[in-house]
Amino acid sequence: MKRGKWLVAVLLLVAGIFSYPYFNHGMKLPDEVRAHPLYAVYEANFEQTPLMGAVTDLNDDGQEDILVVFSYDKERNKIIAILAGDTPHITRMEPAPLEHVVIEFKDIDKKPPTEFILSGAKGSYIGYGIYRIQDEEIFNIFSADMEDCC
Ligand SMILES: [Ca+2]
Ligand SMILES: [Ca+2]
Repeated sequence: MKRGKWLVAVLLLVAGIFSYPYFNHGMKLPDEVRAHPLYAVYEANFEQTPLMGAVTDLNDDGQEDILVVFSYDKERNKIIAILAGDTPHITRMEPAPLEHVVIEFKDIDKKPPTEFILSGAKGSYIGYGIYRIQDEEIFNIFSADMEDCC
């Protein structure tokens, strides 16, 4: 390859690395999710671009589980949980905000398992929901304006 082409290739690569979070509405999958053994289960089952995620024990069985938010289509994001076990369990999809998704863990009712708060936006609309894993699925305990941002 000529030097000019190399330069263009390197510049494109650098531009790609720096612009990656911005093309995904300010989101980036945390390294701890990407490095987690359960992330291989996500990759084996989903082709969609992962946007955000988190690692914690979601069902209080002492094993770490993961949450992954991904781009379902141009207008919609979804969230799933993958629960650790002899055969990892993938929950049903739930709607997730389109932009600036944040996942926080908080034990709202002071009894296991932990709850998680999913918040984000779609343009100027902001919404959030509180969830926990119940019967191996993502259960929505409470939500506010999620229909506007998901
Ligand atoms: Ca677990
Ligand atoms: Ca709880």
